[in-house]
Amino acid sequence: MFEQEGHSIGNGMIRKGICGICNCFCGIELLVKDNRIIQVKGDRDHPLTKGFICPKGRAMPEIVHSKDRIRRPMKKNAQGNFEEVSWEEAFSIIIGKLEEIKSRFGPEKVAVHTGQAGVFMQFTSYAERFCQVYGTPNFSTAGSHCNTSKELANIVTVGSLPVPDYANSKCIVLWGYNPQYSAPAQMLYINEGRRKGAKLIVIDPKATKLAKRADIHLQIRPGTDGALALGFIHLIIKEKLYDPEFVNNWTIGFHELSKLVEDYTPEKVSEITEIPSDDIIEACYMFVENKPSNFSPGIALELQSNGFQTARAISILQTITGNIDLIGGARLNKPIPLSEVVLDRENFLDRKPIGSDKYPLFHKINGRAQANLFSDAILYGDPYPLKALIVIGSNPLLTWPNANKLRKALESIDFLVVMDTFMTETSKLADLIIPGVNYIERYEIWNGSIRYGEELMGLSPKIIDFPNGVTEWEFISKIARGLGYEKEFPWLKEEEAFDYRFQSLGVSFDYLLKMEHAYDYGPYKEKRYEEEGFNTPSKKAELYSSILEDLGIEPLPKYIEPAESPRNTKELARVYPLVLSTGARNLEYYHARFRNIESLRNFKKEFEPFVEISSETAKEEDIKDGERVIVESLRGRIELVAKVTSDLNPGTIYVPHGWDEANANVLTDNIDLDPVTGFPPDRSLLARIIKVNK
Ligand SMILES: Nc1nc2c(c(=O)[nH]1)N[C@H]1C(S)=C(S)[C@@H](COP(=O)(O)OP(=O)(O)OC[C@H]3O[C@@H](n4cnc5c(=O)[nH]c(N)nc54)[C@H](O)[C@@H]3O)O[C@H]1N2
Ligand SMILES: Nc1nc2c(c(=O)[nH]1)N[C@H]1C(S)=C(S)[C@@H](COP(=O)(O)OP(=O)(O)OC[C@H]3O[C@@H](n4cnc5c(=O)[nH]c(N)nc54)[C@H](O)[C@@H]3O)O[C@H]1N2
Ligand code: SF4
Ligand SMILES: [Mo]
Repeated sequence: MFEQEGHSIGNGMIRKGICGICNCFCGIELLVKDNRIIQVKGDRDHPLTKGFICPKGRAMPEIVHSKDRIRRPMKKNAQGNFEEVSWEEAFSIIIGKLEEIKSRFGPEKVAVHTGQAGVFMQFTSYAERFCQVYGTPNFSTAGSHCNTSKELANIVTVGSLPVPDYANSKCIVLWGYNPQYSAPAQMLYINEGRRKGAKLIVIDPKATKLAKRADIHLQIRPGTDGALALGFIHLIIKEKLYDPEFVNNWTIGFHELSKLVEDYTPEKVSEITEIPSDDIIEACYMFVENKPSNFSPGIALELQSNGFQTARAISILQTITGNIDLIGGARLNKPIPLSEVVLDRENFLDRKPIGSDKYPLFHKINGRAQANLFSDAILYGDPYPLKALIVIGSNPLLTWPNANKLRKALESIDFLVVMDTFMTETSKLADLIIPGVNYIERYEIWNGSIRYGEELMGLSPKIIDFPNGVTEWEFISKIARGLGYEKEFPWLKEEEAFDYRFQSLGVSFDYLLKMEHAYDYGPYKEKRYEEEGFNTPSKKAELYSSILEDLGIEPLPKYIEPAESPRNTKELARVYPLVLSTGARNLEYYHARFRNIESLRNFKKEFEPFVEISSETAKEEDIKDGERVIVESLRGRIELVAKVTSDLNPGTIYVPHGWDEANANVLTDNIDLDPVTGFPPDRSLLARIIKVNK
């Protein structure tokens, strides 16, 4: 039986909690003694994750108690060295600077960014609220390069982002998505579906472990997924494989869509994608004949110069095959009905965020700034300069595109504050470093719909204290109150802010804290659209999007060749002949995190960081496995170790991101961004490999 206070074992205490490293939110049991975590294991009673944890979760004691943790605020002194300062001094510096910038230059000259460590975290909404009351529209999140693109694509098509229901599916299509590494707890459900007979299709330029186990692996040329999706739609329409009842009753724009895909024959699509046409046809029949089926578009499709329209095309596929909002298909979940923290954006529109002119849909729906443009704002005043940047839970220098340019920008900005649990390449450039607090050192809300499509949620308890620490929420709230926004930040304690948040759910902080496992705010009900319609202007699934049309954006999911590619930029390809994909996930690291965590660093005995290269290309370039090489793009160059593999097609190379010593984002681009969302094309660029001793 679960007890909130935990039960004693030896002279330690077993506590139940949640791992918040990735958004799988695995239930965990922790052995805690003297404010230290001794051991972590999976909680078998957790309704969704059932005892599963991955190596990152298991490494939690090492991560949380690492000797490298930042423990005190630090400011950069005149000599450029960091010295510890008191919390009072840290707050007084920040508040003083923000007052000065607001009165001298205007509040929009301050930007606040919450990164991956803030995704689905409470403090992100409060950071946005802070920006609103201070008066800056320049609040940005990891959504500048993550998830928002496919979210927006699905919002305009079916009203919200659906979640694949793997366990009840008959055909699972993992499309530029590799959950074995990126969302390992989901494998419980994928494996369950497979055991019950579901087919598996993997669409990936790399023969990943999952691709090797799939019924069909389509080894696609990077960045051409939009053409493949149109090819599937072409076949589905031509062979009348769609769900006619659903299409007639619940969609608009079928005629226009049919015209768009007219030429996308399997032969043409094969030519574009470099997938044999018979395989395209076979995969298409597999998912239309094995229903319900679902598509999981991964980040690889978003990090492209035409990723938004690709995600649109896949959303349409999910829809016209009649697999939307049902068990075994893709579910449209209700969000947790929390009381709103972000204020009404309509009241804060007098100053425009950076990127709003270029990306009106991004601006209209999430109202935030596009952080990929911040370096241009800082360096060239485009569209206006930024004087200060506050970063919480992100390491931009290693994760945002065009790192050489960003470094110059962050070196030149007047005031940079970074709140992080560890020293990073970005915090080294900061004027002020604030110690971050880990997930299990504070309360958080976890959400079961994101990964599992179950309308379950819970309060993740604070397991240990971070001595002398200030949580991210307290940090934001103290700055806000210090600047005089007591009315908008009335809560004196974090628990009170949670109580406010839970008001519209009708429960209290204490109630949720005592709850065994999960609170069911649903349950999920199929086909809610039959009662309410889809959450789109026409209440139908919009194959031809009225929202996009109104904003002057292409309303049909047109395919465009990657901005940089051997076919599109032939001149450039003469110098940079290889197609470069950066940042495919591995199990043990999380973006730029955990290179300093011994068990994770030693998880695989491989030379890292490396560039993966096919044996044919290696031979052509006279490169041996294990040899040091330089990878160069139009933006910059890094040195890595060559890893020769048979898992990639000739001409494609893979570079992991997140390494201080070989930063893949030196190679990436922040100019040719996705025209709808401003996402960077990290997954298909041009590069060359040079031998180090040449
Ligand atoms: N361990 C770990 N887990 C993570 C993260 C992490 O850093 N580490 N990051 C988290 C975050 S923020 C995110 S967004 C998710 C991302 O999770 P995923 O979406 O699974 O992302 P990736 O593994 O990067 O890419 C998935 C697959 O896309 C393939 N791919 C590359 N280019 C293309 C292409 O052009 N077309 C197609 N079809 N496939 C392509 C890659 O080979 C890879 O197998 O992972 C989350 N989980
Ligand atoms: N080339 C290339 N670049 C990419 C990608 C790619 O595939 N290729 N993927 C992109 C994607 S999808 C994403 S989401 C971004 C992610 O990029 P970022 O948002 O920069 O993510 P992280 O590198 O994980 O940085 C999170 C930082 O927060 C710190 N941290 C961890 N937990 C906490 C906490 O609880 N509180 C605080 N204050 N700090 C904490 C960590 O130490 C770490 O330094 O990267 C993007 N960059
Ligand atoms: S999959 Fe791993 S990192 Fe993600 S929540 Fe579970 S244990 Fe934590
Ligand atoms: Mo992400």
